[in-house]
Amino acid sequence: MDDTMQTRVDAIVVGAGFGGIYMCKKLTDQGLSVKLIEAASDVGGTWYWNRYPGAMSDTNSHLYRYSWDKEDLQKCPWSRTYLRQPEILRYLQDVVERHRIRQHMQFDTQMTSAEWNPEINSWTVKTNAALRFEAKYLVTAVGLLSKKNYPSYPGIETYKGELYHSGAWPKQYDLSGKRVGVIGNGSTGVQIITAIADDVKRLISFQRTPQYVVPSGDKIATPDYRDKINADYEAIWKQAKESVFAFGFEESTTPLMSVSKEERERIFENAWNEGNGFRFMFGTFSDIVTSEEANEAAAQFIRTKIRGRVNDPEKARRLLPKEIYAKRPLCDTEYYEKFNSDHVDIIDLNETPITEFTEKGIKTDDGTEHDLDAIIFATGFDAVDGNYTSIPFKGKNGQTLRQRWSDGATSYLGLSVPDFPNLFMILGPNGPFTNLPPSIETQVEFIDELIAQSIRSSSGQGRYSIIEATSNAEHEWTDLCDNISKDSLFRRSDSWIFGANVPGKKKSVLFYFGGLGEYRKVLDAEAKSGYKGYSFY
Ligand code: FAD
Ligand code: NA7
Repeated sequence: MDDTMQTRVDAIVVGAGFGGIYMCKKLTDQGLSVKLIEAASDVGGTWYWNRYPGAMSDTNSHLYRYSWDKEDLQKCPWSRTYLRQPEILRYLQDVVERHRIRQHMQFDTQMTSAEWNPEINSWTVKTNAALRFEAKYLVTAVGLLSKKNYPSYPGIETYKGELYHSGAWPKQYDLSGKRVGVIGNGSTGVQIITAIADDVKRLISFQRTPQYVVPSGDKIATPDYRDKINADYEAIWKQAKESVFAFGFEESTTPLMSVSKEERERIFENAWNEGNGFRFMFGTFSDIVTSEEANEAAAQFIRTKIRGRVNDPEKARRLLPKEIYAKRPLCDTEYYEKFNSDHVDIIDLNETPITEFTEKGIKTDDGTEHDLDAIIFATGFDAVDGNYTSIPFKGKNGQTLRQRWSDGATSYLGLSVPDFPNLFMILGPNGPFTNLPPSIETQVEFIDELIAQSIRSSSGQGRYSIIEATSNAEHEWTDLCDNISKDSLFRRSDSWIFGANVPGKKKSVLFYFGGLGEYRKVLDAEAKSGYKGYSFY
């Protein structure tokens, strides 16, 4: 007998990170009955799962938060110019308590399938708990960097040591005095290596592609600095929301070759000293990710800095990036210097690939067996669409999102998919590529108003409106995202940004690169037009 309990609500929100928390607040504020379900045991999303040593945001502290809670903006403590994971987690927990959102949340509950039921014009959401929901609206805030990428290796099941993925880090662990291997050197690998290097007995970075990493410029947030930000919040958020990346700096409009060599060096040097990966890539010159010549100039500048920071020429050779500088820009807090210690080493997996895992560690194809007490997978995520394609997600024609997206994920505005009525995705495919909290806010507020508007216009008719993106609107948006990214060197580099990091996944355009300011204008125009990209029935 099926003893699953069934609950009916106006809206189901999935995920308790930045997106789900705010969406839950907005929908309950407008009077809807809402249930937020979350696979984890508490709020936080990314910052619940990614508790690895050194985990931090690389957006400056004052912009990695919601802009709408004025009191909280000024009072919530933060100690440095970048937030560490525990601070972000405490912040999100605090928002949930302050605004009494927890009462709508149910943890340890994973959505295992979602299906639109045209008989009752509702979504049926099944979970791994003995609970099924029916809801008019389904909002998925399931995260764009949340489905783990776990490469498989022969013999992995025989390994007897500790095995971790950065995206599911345990609350209790102790790596001190141990021999540790880290696979992967993206943002996460760089942070982990930097954080643990001084505590462990031996550290080996198993590196497939060297990265360009610039300093973060992280420092203590002094009371004076904080006062200045507190006094300036209106202007700071206005600038961020009108800019391209919302990282709090003006993007450059100067092409690199338009200035002298000396001026170039001066601009790079200033950005290097100030810190932040996005600022270095987009605040220095306007064409670093569109002109090969400008890209190479920036790449050379960083390579020279790396050579200056790593003493051992062989380690420096392995750490030097050779490809174009066109992945998500990274920043560090003395990553390269860690390789100056004898117990920290680096293996270039292109020269010496991993052949298998053994009971004791990792074997590489030069025949060496590296004995390791712990192995860390810092191998990233099946980004953006991973959480949608890994469960049955059926629209009104019975087609799943996985089937629909077999040639690459598409959507209208990063929010809606034709044939999937009353479904709204936060940070879905082809949403903006920016500092994410302000983009999340923008999307949540748009979804909230769209639902409110649809309820208002159907009230008195004894039924609610069904909201569905049109195919034309989706095509136009997809074409726009494709066109904007055509000239970007990012497209030539294999990373999660174009879905090129997971074996078997088709490389495709996953983001809108027009910037947050433009995106906000598009959403505003959409609302003012009476939502012309949607049909209501
Ligand atoms: P998430 O925070 O990912 O939350 C999604 C939640 O949905 C998760 O808790 C997950 O358990 C839940 N979920 C997923 N599927 C299901 C299901 N089927 N059923 C139930 N629950 C489900 N962005 C920046 O802008 N700046 C940064 O500096 C930055 N640093 C980052 C550092 C790391 C290590 C990582 C991994 C990401 C970082 N990001 C950064 C991106 C970050 O993910 C976003 O900034 C933001 O936290 C996303 O919030 P979200 O609510 O959309 O999703
Ligand atoms: P990333 O940026 O996707 O980095 C993953 C790293 O893992 C990267 O160095 C990969 O090398 C490496 N990787 C992936 N698969 C393998 C296999 N099979 N073998 C060896 N190495 C592998 O994920 P992060 O978690 O660091 O960061 C994701 C985002 O989260 C980041 O941009 C921030 O926004 C926060 P590759 O470069 O593909 O050769």
